[in-house]
Amino acid sequence: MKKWIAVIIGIILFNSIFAENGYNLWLRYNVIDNPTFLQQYRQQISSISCPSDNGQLIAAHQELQKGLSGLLGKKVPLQMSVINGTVMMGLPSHLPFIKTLVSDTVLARLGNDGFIIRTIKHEGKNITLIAGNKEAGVLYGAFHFLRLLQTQQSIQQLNIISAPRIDLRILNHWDNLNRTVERGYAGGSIWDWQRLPGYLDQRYYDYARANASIGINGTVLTNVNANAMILTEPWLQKVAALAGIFRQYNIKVYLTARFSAPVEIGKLKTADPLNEEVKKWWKDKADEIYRIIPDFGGFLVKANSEGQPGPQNYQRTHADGANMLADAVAPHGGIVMWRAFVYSSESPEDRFKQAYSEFKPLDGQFRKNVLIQVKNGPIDFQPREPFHPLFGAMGQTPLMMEYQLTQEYLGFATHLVYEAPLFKEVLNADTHSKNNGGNVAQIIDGTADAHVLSGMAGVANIGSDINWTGHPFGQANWYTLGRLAWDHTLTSAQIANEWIRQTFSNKKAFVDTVQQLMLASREIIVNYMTPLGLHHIMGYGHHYGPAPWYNKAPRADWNPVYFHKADSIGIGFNRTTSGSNALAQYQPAVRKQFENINTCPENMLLWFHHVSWNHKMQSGKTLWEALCEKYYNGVDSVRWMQRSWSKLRSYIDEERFVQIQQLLNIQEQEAVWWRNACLLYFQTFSGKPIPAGYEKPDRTLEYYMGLSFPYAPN
Ligand code: BDP
Repeated sequence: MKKWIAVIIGIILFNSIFAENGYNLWLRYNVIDNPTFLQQYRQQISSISCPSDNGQLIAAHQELQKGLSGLLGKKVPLQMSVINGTVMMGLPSHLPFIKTLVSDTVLARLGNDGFIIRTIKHEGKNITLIAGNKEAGVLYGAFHFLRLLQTQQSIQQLNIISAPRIDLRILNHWDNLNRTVERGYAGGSIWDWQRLPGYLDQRYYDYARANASIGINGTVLTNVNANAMILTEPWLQKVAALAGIFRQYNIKVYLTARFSAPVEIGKLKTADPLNEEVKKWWKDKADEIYRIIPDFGGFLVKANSEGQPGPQNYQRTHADGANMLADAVAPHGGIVMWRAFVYSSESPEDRFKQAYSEFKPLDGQFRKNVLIQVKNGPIDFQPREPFHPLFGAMGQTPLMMEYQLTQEYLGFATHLVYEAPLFKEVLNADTHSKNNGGNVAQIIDGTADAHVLSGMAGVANIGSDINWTGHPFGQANWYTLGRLAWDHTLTSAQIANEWIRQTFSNKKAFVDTVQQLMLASREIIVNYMTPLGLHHIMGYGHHYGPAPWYNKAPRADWNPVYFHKADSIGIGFNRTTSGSNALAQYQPAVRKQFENINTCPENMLLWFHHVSWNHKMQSGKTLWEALCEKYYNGVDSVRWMQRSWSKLRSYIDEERFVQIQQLLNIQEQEAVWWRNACLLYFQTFSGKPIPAGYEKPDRTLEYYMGLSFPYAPN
């Protein structure tokens, strides 16, 4: 009897120790489970020294102490004296010997955020040096060093130099003041406005740590569909409390500016950006903000898009609006990120073309502290989009990338989709705007046109769920944004590999399987949702599930039928000269490739061409057969993901294993739903059978068309 009680207690203890809810993200710091590395690290690391008490250095050494103590399974003390095995942190201003070790050129290259990590002999002792020009660099270096241990790399002869390629590495929260999150699928907003500024939740610190660990240095706290109230004094005090925490982690806060704020909270009669009173109102407002938050980053603005107010309400241009705000924040070193996601309800022009049509003529008219924030593609965060034609078209204006981490069009927080391949595909696209060096990455990192400002933003997938992102694999997309903004030459595989090792396990069989699965996941969702260049055929409003038949939206370009244009002849949106001619917005080399149905990559075909159902694909199959094949492959691949995952039970905690297993089961059901609904519907136009050998849809088109989801999150 006693024995059994001991066993049960043992099991309970075991589970409570090893259960993981995902809260710790990629910063788990469990004891290294590989004896060789554990021994190496224990031999090589004895203590930490840090010569200053600046906020960011405190954060850096605290993290290092926490991380190293966890990973080594023993306390690693902070001490002034240098002994063998000291991890020494500092700046050249504290530790002049750094200047004899590292050339001025290298130090200059590091900028404010870069770092070096070197294994050196100092005063006869073997130490590891983590140094940067500024405290922030040391902070990022500390996290990098921890990552080496977490991913079980050798730390014996380190000589690392690392500096970010992009300066503004930013999360965009679409969080409302009532704590709902637009397109949020991971619970409510983590900003507890009601209890701020008095109550500082531990989450804010852990959020900042997670961001700093991947180099994210800015956060826009509020929804682009903005509420002017955030700019009033009581709310600014709440923002200041968050800024106070984030500052220690080198993260600046930004807010969305509602263009009509001077009317709504300023009691002015107009928000015309050329009106003197309006200009003064914003200047005074900026002064007030900077009094309360001295290192405030600036504004993100959505104007004249989807009903938001903007300068066009007063017959002014986007440049007039952006410049007026830019002038207000300029004396304080602030910036304005003005979004190019605009399309007008009055304009009958192909929605694909509208952002370019409005912004391209304004190139060269923006103030120096303005960036134009452009979504990766011309429509809206689809599973696959061609790169946005503005990239490469506005050489005189710094363009920022906007990605969407939250999976609005990628199966919400239910589907496992690793977004790095999507992000990389766009970064690697050649805009042909330069003889060489004109791919999207070089446009946004500023090198193509020698811009001083550069930025990459991701619409956050973070919420109040215990694991932050709802789906445990959603964390990988947050992680990817930081890593890619730091270094866009990292491959999707490298990023996945290091994330898996830190988040789950370093065991080879586990890492290999999960990495394969992650790398395949994006193409899989394209296949079962929108293959061959289909786009925007999701459910109306909430975007949950397929609704290619939908045609009742108040505006044409919110309807799936507008985007796929299926008819008895074929399917797809003709954007060549005989159609909307959107292709004219690209450089000739890009246009030529897409315009010719034979050279257009098949994965983009229906973005640009209305293609006959009988069109012969490269495989020799007809378009209809190829479409069927893609949808069926998509579902089969989800089943492959399920099988792969089911073999991994013994490698990780039961809690996350089961969670992911359940989510994959739903993903499989939803993939079948997508496949059946789309093929049954498109079949009404093609008039062709689903080829023999495929499992037949077990429901009718009417069934799928009858589904409704009034409470789907949006
Ligand atoms: C769309 C979303 C909408 C956003 C909008 C935007 O459906 O909720 O407000 O983008 O980016 O994708 O402004």
